[in-house]
Amino acid sequence: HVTLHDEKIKKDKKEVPWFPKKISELDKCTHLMTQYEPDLDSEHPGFSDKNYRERRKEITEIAFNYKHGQVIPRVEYTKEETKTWRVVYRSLKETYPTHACSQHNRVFRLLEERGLYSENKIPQLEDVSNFIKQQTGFQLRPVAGLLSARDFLASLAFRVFQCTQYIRHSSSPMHTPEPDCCHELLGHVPILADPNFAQFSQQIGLASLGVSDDDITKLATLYWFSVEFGLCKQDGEIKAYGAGLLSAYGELLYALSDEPEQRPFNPDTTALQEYRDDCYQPVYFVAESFEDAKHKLREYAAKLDRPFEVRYNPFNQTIDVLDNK
Ligand code: HBI
Ligand code: FE
Repeated sequence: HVTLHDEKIKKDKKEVPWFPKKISELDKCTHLMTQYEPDLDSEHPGFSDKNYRERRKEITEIAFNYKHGQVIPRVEYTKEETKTWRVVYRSLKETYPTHACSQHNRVFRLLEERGLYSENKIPQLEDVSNFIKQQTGFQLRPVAGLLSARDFLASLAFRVFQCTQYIRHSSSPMHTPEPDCCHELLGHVPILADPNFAQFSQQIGLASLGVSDDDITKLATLYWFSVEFGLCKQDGEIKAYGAGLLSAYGELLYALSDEPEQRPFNPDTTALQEYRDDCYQPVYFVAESFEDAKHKLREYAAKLDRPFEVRYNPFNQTIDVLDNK
């Protein structure tokens, strides 16, 4: 009987997908989804630009070689790259006061005051990482492109944000099919310096550790409609907090116009909403507040089918796995 029982435990344990238990194991969470890379995607604005593709390779080498704990190497951006940054920066900055949530605006101002952000220079990931580390303990690590949802979400459990370092093609400053440093630095970074939002992000990450592919898909959908395309209520108005909106001028205006549908953020239903990544969203989800979104997400995560609980230990940056079966 004992043998059979042990066998069963082994089998159960085997069915739990691997996940990182300490922060240095994020070095293994680097599986890329390559379908939108300029080499493979004929719709990519850099597809037929050999120089662009080589430059992108040069910069992604940093991510391929990076190990947790290292200083993020600096990139010397070219005049053309800086010009792209400037175009994106100017148009978005003008829109933030009316369209971005107060948390984003507060940190964005702070980043400018500290001299970390300006239209004239693409910020260095190392400097920005040190800034958000001081605010919420979040840190950046360089990544070579779009990661698998499982790897990407796992890093959030450790308050690590995987961040691209190359910039979009100069012919298309208002749109990019894949994440680039404009998206990360203008969309994601400011709000990662907000304590409630940082906690919300880490919660999605913790919820993802060791769950089934099906649940990963649901959590990735929640991530999509919150961290990427989320709206929130603020003083009787609706503002944007999603990075996909705060880094895309056109969609930011669209999302807050009366064209698209807006529904309340509710993890049970939001997690099942289908989405597309090649056009504006037909529906956006509105959070009452980050506090409320955090609370609802915690309830959702508690219902996930997992034979254990996880807790983050910030003192040694490990995941405690608590068996509850
Ligand atoms: N990879 N580098 C990177 N950046 C993201 O924002 C990102 C990702 N992989 C998946 C992802 N976002 C989400 O769409 C969810 O699948 C988690
Ligand atoms: Fe993103």
